[in-house]
Amino acid sequence: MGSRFFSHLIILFISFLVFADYSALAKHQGATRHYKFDIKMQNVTRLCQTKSIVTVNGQFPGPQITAREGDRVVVKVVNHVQYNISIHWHGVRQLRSGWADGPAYVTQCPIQTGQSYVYNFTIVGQRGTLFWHAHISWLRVTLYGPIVILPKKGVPYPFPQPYKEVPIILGEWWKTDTETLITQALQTGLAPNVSDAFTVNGLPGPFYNCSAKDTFKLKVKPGTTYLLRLINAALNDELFFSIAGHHFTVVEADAVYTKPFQTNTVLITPGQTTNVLLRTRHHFPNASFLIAARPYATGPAAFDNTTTSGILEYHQPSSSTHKKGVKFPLLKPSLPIFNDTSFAANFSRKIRSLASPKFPANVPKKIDRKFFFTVGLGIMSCSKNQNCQGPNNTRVAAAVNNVSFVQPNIALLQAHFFNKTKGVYTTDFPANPPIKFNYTGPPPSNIMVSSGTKVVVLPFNTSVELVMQDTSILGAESHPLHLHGFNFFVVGQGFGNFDPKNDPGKFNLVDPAERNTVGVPAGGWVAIRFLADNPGAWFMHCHLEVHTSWGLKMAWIVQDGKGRKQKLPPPPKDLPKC
Ligand SMILES: *[C@@H]1O[C@H](CO)[C@@H](O)[C@H](O)[C@H]1NC(C)=O
Ligand SMILES: *[C@@H]1O[C@H](CO)[C@@H](O)[C@H](O)[C@H]1NC(C)=O
Ligand SMILES: *[C@@H]1O[C@H](CO)[C@@H](O)[C@H](O)[C@H]1NC(C)=O
Ligand SMILES: *[C@@H]1O[C@H](CO)[C@@H](O)[C@H](O)[C@H]1NC(C)=O
Ligand SMILES: *[C@@H]1O[C@H](CO)[C@@H](O)[C@H](O)[C@H]1NC(C)=O
Ligand SMILES: *[C@@H]1O[C@H](CO)[C@@H](O)[C@H](O)[C@H]1NC(C)=O
Ligand SMILES: *[C@@H]1O[C@H](CO)[C@@H](O)[C@H](O)[C@H]1NC(C)=O
Ligand SMILES: *[C@@H]1O[C@H](CO)[C@@H](O)[C@H](O)[C@H]1NC(C)=O
Ligand SMILES: *[C@@H]1O[C@H](CO)[C@@H](O)[C@H](O)[C@H]1NC(C)=O
Ligand SMILES: *[C@@H]1O[C@H](CO)[C@@H](O)[C@H](O)[C@H]1NC(C)=O
Ligand SMILES: *[C@@H]1O[C@H](CO)[C@@H](O)[C@H](O)[C@H]1NC(C)=O
Ligand SMILES: *[C@@H]1O[C@H](CO)[C@@H](O)[C@H](O)[C@H]1NC(C)=O
Ligand SMILES: [Cu+2]
Repeated sequence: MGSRFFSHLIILFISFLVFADYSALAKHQGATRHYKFDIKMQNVTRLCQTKSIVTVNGQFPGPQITAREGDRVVVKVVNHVQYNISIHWHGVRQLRSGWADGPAYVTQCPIQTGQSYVYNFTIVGQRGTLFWHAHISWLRVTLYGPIVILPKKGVPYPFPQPYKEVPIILGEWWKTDTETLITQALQTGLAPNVSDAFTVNGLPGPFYNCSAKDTFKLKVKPGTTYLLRLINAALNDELFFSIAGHHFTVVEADAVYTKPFQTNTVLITPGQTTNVLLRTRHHFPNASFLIAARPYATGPAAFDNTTTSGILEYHQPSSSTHKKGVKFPLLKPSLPIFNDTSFAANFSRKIRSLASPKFPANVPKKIDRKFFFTVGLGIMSCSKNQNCQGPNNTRVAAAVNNVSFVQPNIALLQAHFFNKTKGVYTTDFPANPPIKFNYTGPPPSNIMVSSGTKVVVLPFNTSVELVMQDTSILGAESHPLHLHGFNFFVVGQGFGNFDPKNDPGKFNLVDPAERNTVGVPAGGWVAIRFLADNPGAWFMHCHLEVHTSWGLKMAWIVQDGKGRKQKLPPPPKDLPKC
């Protein structure tokens, strides 16, 4: 009785502490989390071959960043390698800290060999899983790691507290040097070779040569709930992910809570993150279960048609009648076929904002500016001194509204902030396709794209509706579009050509998914809305790196507002120079 009374008292006391702490946090900022990223080379062996790769602190995958909502994160990045480096904190909103966003030549010049830069930002109104990755050339192939954002102290998840949380970061591996690969591909104008493997937490798994020892293993207890923090850090492939004999409950996407739903398979595009609950079997199952991922691929090009895998194993109870070391059968999951666009559309539609009083979906209702962008491939003439392999010295290109983005020589944000935009960018990015055609029908006779460094300028607090339409030029293909600096609401999607008369009436303005990366359906369209409440230069691009290399990218410049807290502060002193 006495001890019961005391435990009640203690609980009361703890809840008081938690409450006090929380209200204090609400007033003041959270803690500051310091990290040091030494960019250096490291020899790593995969698929029977040793390769020197670019890493953070010699780790592959890179270190995890952990913070609570409201915390400041300060990362000193020191470049010890021969490559120019820049790091992006993918999905972090960077409210008035655009200088820390990271895409090279958009918000900063790269960190050159021997130099360093301190990324300094606060995590506001986000909690869940994100990731960091290099944002220059193809270096993110090995430079990536998880960002785990916990809720503020004392604030519970809107789902049962998991017993353990496990980041699962999916990657892509080439035996060859990827910087050489993409440089050569851009010279010849042909598609670069596809990867040799996919990886789970850096490990390819038993389906690849010499890789049985390089297999990710997850040991679990029966009757327990695990939170898997799924991240797709692959370069060029959307992935289906599944675990044999189990199902998932999706609870969060791109660091925003979702309405929970059950699924056997998760589809995750490069740039997306998804938190799922995994409830383990009640009893030791006398079996092991394969964790597997392989591509969802829709385009005309070849793709890496291999499967990465790990193993889910149960801790064997001591009472087990089985002898230790007994081999249990390994059960395999069935994944959708590589081009299952029906699955992709259904899965995408199931992701809905929680839209609860605590986590409302603040969908813009009144729209100031409407945009319609085509996204897709095309061709472009190469310069005379180049010998491109396409017909008439052409190369494959990719474009948004027929503009293939040309990377400037200094960062867009610097040019904007210092009013020195002349010769860096122009503000005439088209709000609509320059030529109307049947976007998802037979391609037009002229499939040449234009090029330039063009941006859209938005006054502070503009509410934007953007429809992105896939084209079937060179083949319909799903493009995972990523917007920096904002979360957007996915208010509608469909197949064929967007119908401006009838489709808007079907938009979901109640509980649409809120995220930073969305797949534009293969041969279809997606409509998003966002509020331009963050001054800066914000990159928007396909997160299939090969398409970004070909020019499927553009930028939004969001101007300062009038209020003191609506202006982008000046750049930090150590902002890298070009
Ligand atoms: C990687 O291996 C090569 C060849 O053995 C060696 O020369 C080099 O120093 C190693 N690099 C690192 C970072 O250990
Ligand atoms: C990070 O930015 C804040 C706000 O501008 C500043 O007070 C702080 O000194 C910065 N920290 C570092 C390590 O640069
Ligand atoms: C691309 O693959 C082909 C065929 O496997 C091979 O011959 C070629 O060397 C590869 N290119 C690069 C840059 O690795
Ligand atoms: C695996 O190794 C075998 C034997 O060396 C070889 O025939 C096969 O092509 C290799 N497979 C892959 C995917 O590299
Ligand atoms: C596992 O095997 C043991 C011993 O054969 C058996 O008693 C138990 O019922 C099995 N459990 C399951 C879930 O199949
Ligand atoms: C992918 O590989 C599987 C065998 O592993 C094969 O059956 C299938 O046809 C391949 N698909 C494509 C599109 O290459
Ligand atoms: C998917 O690929 C299979 C095998 O290549 C093909 O038969 C089928 O028509 C394709 N489905 C779609 C929807 O493209
Ligand atoms: C997608 O949903 C539609 C309509 O509910 C259904 O007919 C179809 O079978 C689903 N496709 C897949 C692959 O689940
Ligand atoms: C290549 O250029 C020539 C001359 O301009 C033109 O006649 C021909 O149609 C072009 N071929 C292709 C495939 O575009
Ligand atoms: C850039 O121009 C704006 C408006 O013309 C002005 O307010 C601002 O001070 C200028 N900034 C710099 C760095 O010159
Ligand atoms: C566009 O092309 C598709 C496929 O050929 C066709 O089904 C559709 O009717 C066309 N749409 C229009 C508006 O012409
Ligand atoms: C690194 O960046 C600087 C500044 O933009 C540029 O001048 C230089 O050519 C780049 N070096 C490499 C190897 O790309
Ligand atoms: Cu990104």
